[in-house]
Amino acid sequence: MSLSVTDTSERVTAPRQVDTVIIGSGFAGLGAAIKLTQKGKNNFLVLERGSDVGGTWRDNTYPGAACDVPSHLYSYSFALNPDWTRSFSTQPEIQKYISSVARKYNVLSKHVFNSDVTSVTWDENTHRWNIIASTGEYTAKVVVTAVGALCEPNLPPIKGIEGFEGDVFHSAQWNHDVSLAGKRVAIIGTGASAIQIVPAIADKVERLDVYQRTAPWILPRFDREYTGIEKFAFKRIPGVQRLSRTAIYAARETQVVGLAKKPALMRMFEVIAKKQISKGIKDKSLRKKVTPNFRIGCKRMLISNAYYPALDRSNVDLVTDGIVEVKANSIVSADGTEREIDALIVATGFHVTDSPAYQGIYGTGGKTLAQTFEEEGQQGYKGAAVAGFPNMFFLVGPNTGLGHTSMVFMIESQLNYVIDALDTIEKHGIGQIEVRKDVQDDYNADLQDRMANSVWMNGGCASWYLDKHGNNTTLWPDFTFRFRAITRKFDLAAYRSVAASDLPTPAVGATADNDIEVAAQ
Ligand code: N01
Repeated sequence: MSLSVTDTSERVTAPRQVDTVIIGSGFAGLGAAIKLTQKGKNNFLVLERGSDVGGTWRDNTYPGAACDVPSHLYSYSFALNPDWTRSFSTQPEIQKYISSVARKYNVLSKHVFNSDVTSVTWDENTHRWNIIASTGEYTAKVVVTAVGALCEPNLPPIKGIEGFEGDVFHSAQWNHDVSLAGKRVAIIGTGASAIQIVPAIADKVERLDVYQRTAPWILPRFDREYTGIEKFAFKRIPGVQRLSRTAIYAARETQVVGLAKKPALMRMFEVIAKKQISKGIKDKSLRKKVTPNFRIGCKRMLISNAYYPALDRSNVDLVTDGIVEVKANSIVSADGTEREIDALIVATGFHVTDSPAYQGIYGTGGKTLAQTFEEEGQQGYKGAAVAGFPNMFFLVGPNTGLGHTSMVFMIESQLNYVIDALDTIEKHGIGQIEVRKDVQDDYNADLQDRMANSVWMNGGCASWYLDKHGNNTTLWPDFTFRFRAITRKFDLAAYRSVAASDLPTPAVGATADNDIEVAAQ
């Protein structure tokens, strides 16, 4: 990320000033835009690097893309959709839903699409954020980052991969111009994305090599189309859809006991998952290869009824010897075998705890969010604030992820908190607000204590839930209703705040940055 704001010669327009800039318009950013609008806080913009709302659901268009959480729960509580066609919706249906919500709540006019934010810099002089994006420059009193955890594809550093001469693309950047029909294809990775892609393409390609580093646990997928009667009931009978949503929520929440508190309880899921293996795969040696060697839940539990039968096909090979090298038209595995391929699909996940986006966020003292997280781990307070980053709120921030239920539920909890924070700032005439480091440290010590008995820390796997310090800074380690409870109200006492009237007046000409900012104001 390069940044130079000292050169003013190219500036043609002054930065656009708003109260709040939201970065990203997936479920989180779009939800923030809707809530701000409903509160009458209309002086905001959403900077979105894509050309539509939807975030990860807009981008992940790979064959077979669908949600692992039933849609009646995986949707906004304030915008229920009685028209879901099936229990686990596909990507196109979810994307259609998100777009329709954006239109219904009339927030598209607040979006600046194709706006790739390259830097967000706290200006100690003006007490505002300076934002540089591909669409121009902006300044805001408050920034809400809603960039999501699954937005930056993680490309594996495999020897020779840049020299591959066939078609190659990441699962989140599917190249629909390439036909895989009749081709020899390899896919690297066996995570949530790969296990949806494999059955969707296995019968179309000539050959498919699936490169597995770690076998995932896979549970049955209870997916089906809703009947006409069900859809009628969801639409016409008051309370039915809410009831269905509550039942899904309650059933999923029971998993927290095993995941976060008593991992031994997860064994019963292993029994079910092993049955899936013997039911889906005839070949005994293949069964062995796909049987995981860690406690279920340590990595995200996956669901599919089609993956194992797809692996069992005669034109599909599961390769468990590590990849040594990718050549111009082939992959060489550790046992020395070279398999020729025409196309390579990289389904290796995302930068979750080390997102490149963090490198462009400059807090107090010019320290980037990436540096802060590098030194201290990815820590925040209630997933919404990070010490050193005043007037900035995070959606889907540290320790707000989930493996068992709907992220939209967590996002709505965070929206309550952040919108209440903005109300509080307004009500108290606050000019600058930052979470207290001691409060943040205590919060994180408590989180890690609660994490100590969890399957994520003791399940015997390496997962992207953990950061390089070995801490789980990705997941919320408790029932989600507890997170809802602690985010119901903004807790001003956890923050250091200064009234706008007490902030020093910006010093004109203090620095080059300030020159630009003050001149623009
Ligand atoms: O990514 P992943 P994903 N060499 O990180 C392997 C959400 N999601 O895109 O396990 C070889 O899970 C890696 O191996 P290992 C959901 O939250 C949701 O599939 O690290 N292999 C793993 O097998 C999910 O958790 C839905 O040993 C390498 C795979 O690549 C998240 O997105 C659908 C490698 C990566 O799996 C990410 O899922 C899809 C290397 N260098 C996604 N590096 C639904 O709701 C990594 N791997 C349905």
